[in-house]
Amino acid sequence: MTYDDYINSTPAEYYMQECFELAKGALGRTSPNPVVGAIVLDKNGIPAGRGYHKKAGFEHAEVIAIKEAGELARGGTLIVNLEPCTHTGKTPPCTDLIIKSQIKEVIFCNHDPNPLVNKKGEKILLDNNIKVISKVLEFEGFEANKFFFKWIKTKLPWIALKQAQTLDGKIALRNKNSKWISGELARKEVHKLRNEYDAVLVGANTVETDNPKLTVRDVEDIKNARNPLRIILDPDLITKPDANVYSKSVPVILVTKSSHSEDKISNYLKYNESITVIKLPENENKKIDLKQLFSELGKKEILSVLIEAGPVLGGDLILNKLIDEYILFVSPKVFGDNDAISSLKIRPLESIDKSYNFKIFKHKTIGNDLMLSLRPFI
Ligand code: AOF
Ligand code: ZN
Repeated sequence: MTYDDYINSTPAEYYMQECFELAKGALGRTSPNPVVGAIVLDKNGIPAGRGYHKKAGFEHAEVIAIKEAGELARGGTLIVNLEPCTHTGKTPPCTDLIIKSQIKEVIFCNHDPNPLVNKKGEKILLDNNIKVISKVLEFEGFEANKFFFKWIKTKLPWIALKQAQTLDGKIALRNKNSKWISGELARKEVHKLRNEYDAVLVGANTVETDNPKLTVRDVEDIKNARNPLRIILDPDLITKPDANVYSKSVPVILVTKSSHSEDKISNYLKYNESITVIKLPENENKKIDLKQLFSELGKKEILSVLIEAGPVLGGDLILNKLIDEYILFVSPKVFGDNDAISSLKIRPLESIDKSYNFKIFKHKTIGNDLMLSLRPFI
């Protein structure tokens, strides 16, 4: 929270911001569930319990906060960033516990888009004479749970394209030396993103040029970090089976064309028998249909994919309008060589009005680099 947020916020907004902070600590751990944080204030408005949802199947945020508050919950207020649930899923309904603990007021941010819960939680609370205030910092709530909201509505994961480029739009010199365009702090930011996304996806060319590990190594709280699932898009099976991305330490999905023989695929399984292989047919452009791939990943309850793409995959994603967010690190240097490699390979446009347009959603400087979060204009 910034100082301005703090100074300008009402108490409900202030604690809702804290719920977001609690919730966001669990990004990448709760799928297919949302991230949820909750705070119980006692009847004098003093925080008495806090909690967040740690993992699907584990206790909901409200339950942890109410248990921590104990007797102090009676006559108090529950603040939570998602409408409390009313259904018995892997855990019992939160509304039962809220009613039993005699909380008198519930302040939440977003209605739960899950049809099992939507508006039903609110109704049960009202029916039990509990005061309800909803939609507090609603927009920030959508942002905190953008992965969950996209998936629950479309069964597709949130797709973020991540690239780093120079001022003149280059990602590598002619000799393909592309490893470190941006500075150390920006690279640290990428590790933070990997720690929050369910999966990281790269294309075969990136594996061949950079041999990345795609793991989370450079984050502050390394003890609580975890590696995302790795997805390798290798339609023609050009990657080496002993590349770093296929190491056994982290789950891997290899995505390739259905035309390959089992024999060819077994080369990879010899190195790591736990690789999951997704075979997909090629489309009329002799490429794997990315939309179909994302739908397969959605079925596997993967809610977010960070695509660390080179120019071909990045270009395909933008051309086919498949991204929800473009995270672009711009390093203030110029490669200036016409043969240097551009960040996006997209066929030439016929006119300027055909360009792909983005809105600058967020921007910040990190060290001597600029980090842009761009959202496509649909
Ligand atoms: C909440 N608080 O902390 C979470 C909620 O299978 P279950 O029992 O864990 O239920 C999962 C659904 O419950 C999930 O899809 C979402 O609608 C809601 N998640 N609700 O009130 C929480 N994690
Ligand atoms: Zn619940």
